[in-house]
Amino acid sequence: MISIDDITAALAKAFTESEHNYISEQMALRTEDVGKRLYDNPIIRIGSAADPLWAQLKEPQAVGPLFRTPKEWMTEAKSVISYFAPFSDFVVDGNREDNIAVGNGWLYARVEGQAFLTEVNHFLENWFESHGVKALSPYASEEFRYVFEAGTCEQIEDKSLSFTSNWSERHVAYVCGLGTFGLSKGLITERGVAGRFGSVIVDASLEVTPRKYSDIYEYCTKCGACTRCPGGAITLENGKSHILCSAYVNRMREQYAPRFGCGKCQVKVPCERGIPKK
Ligand code: B12
Repeated sequence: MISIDDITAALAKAFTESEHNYISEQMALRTEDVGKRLYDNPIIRIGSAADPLWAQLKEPQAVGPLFRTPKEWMTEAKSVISYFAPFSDFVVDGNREDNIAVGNGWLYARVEGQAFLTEVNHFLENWFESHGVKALSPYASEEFRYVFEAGTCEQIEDKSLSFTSNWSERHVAYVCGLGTFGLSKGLITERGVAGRFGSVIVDASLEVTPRKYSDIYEYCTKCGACTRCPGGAITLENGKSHILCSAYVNRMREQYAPRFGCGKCQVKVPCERGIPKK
C-alpha cells in the first residue's frame, strides 16, 4: 500500500527539483529575487472518501450546495490526499515589511506560485497513475468552479451563490486533518497559515490520518492580530467579510497588474508559522 511517507517523499522531490518553485529571470521584478524559492516542502494528510463530513460541507453555512463530495468527483473515490505548501521565508518575510505594500515574493507566490501548485496537482495525478491508482485533482480539472460576488460566474446556474466553490481546498484540508480555521478564515496548520493548499482524490484505500481537533476554529486564539487587515475586512466581533476582502484584493489587482495579492492576515500573526499557543 502507498504510505503517507511515499507521497511526502515524492512531493518533497518535486518541490525541490521543479524550476517553477524558484523565481526565474523572466518573472523577477528585481534581479536579487532570481533563484529564491516560493514554497517549502509540503505537509500531507489523508482523509477517507466515506467520511460523513463531506456531505455536511454542502450545507449553506459550510461551503454550500455547489460543493461536490469526493465520490461526486470520482465514483470510485476511496481516499483524499490534501497538502499544505508553506510559503518560503523569502515570501513571508517580504510581506511582513510593510502593513500595506505587498511583498514581491507574495505577488509571485499568488500568481506563478498558484500555477506551480496546479502543476503539482497534475504531477500527483500522474504519480498515482504510475502506481496503478486512479487520481483526480478537482482544482486542476476543467470542472472546477468558483464564484466571488453573486452572479459573476457564467458557468454557475444558481446566481444567488457567492464566495463559494465546488472544491474548497481549506475545507478539504480540514476534513483530511491538516488544521482548523482562523478568524481571518485562513486554515491554520501545524506549519501555520502562510501558504497554499492542493489535493487529489484517489481510488485506493490509503491509511487515514486521524483529525486532532473537533471544532472548526480550535487552533485560533482570537488574538485579533489579523484585524489589522488593510481592507478593513476582519473584526473580532464579526470575523471576516469576503466582500470587503475581495474588493480590496481587486484594488491590488489594479496596483500590481498583472499580479495581485495581499495576505496581510497571514503574516505578522501568531499563527503565521504554526499553531498559536492558547
Ligand atoms: C473564493 C476564494 C477567495 C475569495 C473568498 C475567500 C474565502 N475564504 O472563501 C477572496 C477573493 C476574498 C479570496 C481571498 C484570498 N484568498 Co482565496 N480562495 C478562494 C477559493 C477559490 C475558494 C474558496 C471557497 O470555496 N470558499 C468557500 C467559503 C464557504 O468558505 P468560508 O466562508 O471561508 O468558510 C467558512 C464556513 O465554511 C464556516 N463553516 C460554517 N459551518 C461549517 C461547518 C464545517 C464542517 C466546516 C468545515 C466549516 C463551516 O467555516 C469557514 C471559516 O469561517 C480558494 C481555492 C479553493 N479551491 O479552495 C482560495 C483560497 C481559500 N484562498 C487562499 C488565499 C491564500 C487567499 C488570500 C490570502 C490571497 C491574497 N489576497 O493574498 C486572500 C485572503 C484569504 C482569506 N483570509 O480568506 C488560500 C487559503 C490558504 C489558507 N492558509 O487558508 C486558498 C485555499 C487557495 C489555495 N489554493 O491555497 N479567496
